[in-house]
Amino acid sequence: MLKRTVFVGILIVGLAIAIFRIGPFQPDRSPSTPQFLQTQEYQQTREYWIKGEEIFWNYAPSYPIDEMMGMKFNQDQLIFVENTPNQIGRIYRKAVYRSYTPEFKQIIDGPDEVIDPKTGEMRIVRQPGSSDEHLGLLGPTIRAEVGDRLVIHFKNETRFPVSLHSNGLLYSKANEGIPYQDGTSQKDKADDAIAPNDSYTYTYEVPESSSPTTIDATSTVWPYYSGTNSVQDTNSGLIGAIIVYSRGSLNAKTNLPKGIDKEFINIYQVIDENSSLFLDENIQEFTTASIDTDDEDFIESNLMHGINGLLYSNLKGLDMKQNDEVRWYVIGLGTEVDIHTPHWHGNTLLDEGHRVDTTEVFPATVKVLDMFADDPGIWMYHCHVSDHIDAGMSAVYKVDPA
Ligand SMILES: [Cu+2]
Repeated sequence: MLKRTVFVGILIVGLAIAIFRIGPFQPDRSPSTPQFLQTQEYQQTREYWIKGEEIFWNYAPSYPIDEMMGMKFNQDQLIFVENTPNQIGRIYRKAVYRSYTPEFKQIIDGPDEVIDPKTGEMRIVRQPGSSDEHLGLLGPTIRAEVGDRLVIHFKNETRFPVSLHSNGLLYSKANEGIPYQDGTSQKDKADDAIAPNDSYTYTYEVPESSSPTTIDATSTVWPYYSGTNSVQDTNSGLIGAIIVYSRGSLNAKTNLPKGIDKEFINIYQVIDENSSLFLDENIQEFTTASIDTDDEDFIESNLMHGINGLLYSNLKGLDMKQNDEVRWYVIGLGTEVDIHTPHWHGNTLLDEGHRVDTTEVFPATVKVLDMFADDPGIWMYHCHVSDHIDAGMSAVYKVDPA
């Protein structure tokens, strides 16, 4: 009798768990019916206010000096960085993501801009020495812990319809940010292309299926970008990163995972300005000759081999102290030339348990690597693809002696 009572009791509790989803959140892994979290189950809602804005971006502020070698740019390098009557050079009009305080009152973070392309006068948003300085062209870093909800208030202040799409998170069709024939009705399509001066609020969830696993580090990274015309939009500059931390691992004060002293995000991308939304504007603004957009030399001059949109060691802020634990998030973007092999001089890293000093990324793939920076110095950090070395896909990172 007692056995039967216990059995019936277990059965009732089991049914209750199954029906009412009592207990810790378990993601539904069925691809056709994603189980969105109930409001009361969110660990935290994290809000971001992000604008898409047009800026002038300088790929090589050190011009006419190659910052890696401390010498004047040679003829081969000038193809990418010199403004001439028939090539655009190093400054381009682009669209970028920038973050603001609530209601878009005050800018928080985003790429710096050239206010006057003639004089080179700059508006500096990312202060030297800040943790965001190294982000270069990238939009603000979006951070969440597993179990959180992300609410992103997006305002498009560019002249083209654009959107915000995140890889890897859980989103409904009304929050996907990419137009295609997906069988949805008009009400689920408002997110696909936000018209100039319009706004949209994207909501993402961060369930276990977006999170690092036990063989990952305590955090993982996903690219976010505009997907309205994803090829043109990503070449225009609407790119950034979302970091997802395992539950309880994000220190809210430092914005770093516990046990990690520095975090760096690097997108390796041959940014193809020939495919930018602003190609015509850039030709008008920065060239004086009559331009044939099929001319091979002109096309070559617009292939900007960037780490976070900066060439020839113009990427700054990769600074740390000796014995720091440093987490590197490396993301590839682009097309078939975007085979990148990021290589660190001076220190080695752990890549999912493997010891490496070189890794690999392809378009839209990511790597999370941990470095114990025990070897002080100014160290070269570059893509190891020969053609990309020549074209400026290089930087240095600094390890100050303890
Ligand atoms: Cu490369």
